[in-house]
Amino acid sequence: MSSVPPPVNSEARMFGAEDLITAYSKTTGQDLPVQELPLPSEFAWGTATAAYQVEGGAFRDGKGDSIWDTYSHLEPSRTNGENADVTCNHYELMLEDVDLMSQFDVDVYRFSISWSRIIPLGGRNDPINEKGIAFYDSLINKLIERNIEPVVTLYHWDTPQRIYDRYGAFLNTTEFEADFKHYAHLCFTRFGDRVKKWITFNEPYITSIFAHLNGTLAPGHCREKGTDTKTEPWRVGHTIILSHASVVEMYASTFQPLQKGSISIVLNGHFYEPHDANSQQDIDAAQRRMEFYIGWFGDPVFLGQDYPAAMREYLGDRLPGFSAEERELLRRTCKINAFYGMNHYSTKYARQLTDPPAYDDWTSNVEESAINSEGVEIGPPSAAQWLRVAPEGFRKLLNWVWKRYRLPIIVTENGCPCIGEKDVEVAVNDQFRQRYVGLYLDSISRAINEDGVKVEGWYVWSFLDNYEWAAGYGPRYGIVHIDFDTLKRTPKNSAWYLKRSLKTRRGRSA
Ligand code: PNW
Repeated sequence: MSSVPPPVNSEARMFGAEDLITAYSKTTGQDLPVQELPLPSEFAWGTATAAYQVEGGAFRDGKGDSIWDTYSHLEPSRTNGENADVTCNHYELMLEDVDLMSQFDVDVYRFSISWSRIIPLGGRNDPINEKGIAFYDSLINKLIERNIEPVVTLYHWDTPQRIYDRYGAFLNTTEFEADFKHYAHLCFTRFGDRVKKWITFNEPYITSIFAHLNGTLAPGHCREKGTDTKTEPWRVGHTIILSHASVVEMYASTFQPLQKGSISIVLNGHFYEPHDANSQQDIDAAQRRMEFYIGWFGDPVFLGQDYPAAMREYLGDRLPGFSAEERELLRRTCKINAFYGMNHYSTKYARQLTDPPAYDDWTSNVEESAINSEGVEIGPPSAAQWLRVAPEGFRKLLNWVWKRYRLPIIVTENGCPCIGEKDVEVAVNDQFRQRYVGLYLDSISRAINEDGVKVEGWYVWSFLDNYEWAAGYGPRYGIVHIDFDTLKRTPKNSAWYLKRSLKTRRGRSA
């Protein structure tokens, strides 16, 4: 890595007069490492987006509604009064967008397909929308023309509304699995000659918990809405695991021999440190929190095993069981997954609570916080309340995942929002983001070079400022600024910083 860049414009700094380097020492009591660290020459650098967040064209050319089209139009609004009917209008500006990203010398573009754009009603007996297919065809062709590898997510949260209306989507495992398999089959058939890396689901944890327990994301199930938050999230997770496994099996048997691509899933998760480093309870709580977050999906999917023992013990029969047949499916498919897709942003402290837990507790009564028992902060805050800068935790998580699953890791999302980025002048001088990504890339370098972890690539979240789900257009994660009134794209300095930095990969000339 090239060294963290010097301050560009002190007016744009996140902490008034102090920058992230000073803020880091102050909050953590440690100095920030700023040396240059190398990455392997074959390491892939990419950008990432998701269909609903960037496409717009929500009702164009025969697209069917997704649960996000419904959710973002609810009254009273649950999405900051904003929807993504237009958002970045990537649907119309796609050719220009690919040209722009090719200026950053990216190797990869990770995007998702909108299921209801290509099967408007979503189901296995429903009609196909050729206009929707044509859009993804031209996107894929344009990427290949620009020498950018398409990495495709099949499901990034935008379930066809009709599937939800018919049977509750993930709440009906058999129906969902059959419809998802049919949709995946269509994608492999139509795009698999050119797409060589597939991701079935993005962040099943978030779909399970945020969409079916906290209710902050579509379809917004939560106790206040009268849904069964005690069991629904675990059923949703179960459906995702089994749907993933059957699609992996179908890909391996029917498509892989000819298409020669690879497939896996993307799991998100924080790293957890004990709130009190001297308390065995908190040490155990941190470990268990990661099992409840990552092991929940990782153990069945990558190890072909049951859920982590700690989950079975704590959740009892709230957690569905795998039948003998399902266990067989997991066992047969677990080794087909070619990589571990990791979305990662931050680290937290975990503290074991002793009070009786809430009715629908999903953490095993572990409290998360940004400050430990000594008053030390995990890292400086970003513009998102839950996201603090903690590159050491990232390195530890890479090690944790590698040790548990022994699969090459691709960091499929990583990035942060900065304060005040609506204003394009502030956004362009995104020194905070440059430091954040520089530090996180250095953690990858250390994990590879010093710890022996296999990490094959890193995709920044996100290519464009976009619609941040329930938070609307507030937080901006892009390395390209979008003026949502004019849709003008302006690269931020982090885009050029990443282009320069990734040039120095071992064996590549600067
Ligand atoms: C991811 N958390 O979501 C999603 O894959 C993206 O679509 C999203 O825009 C991005 O991260 C930024 O939020 C997450 O609370 C949402 O830990 C919340 C969390 C993590 C990831």
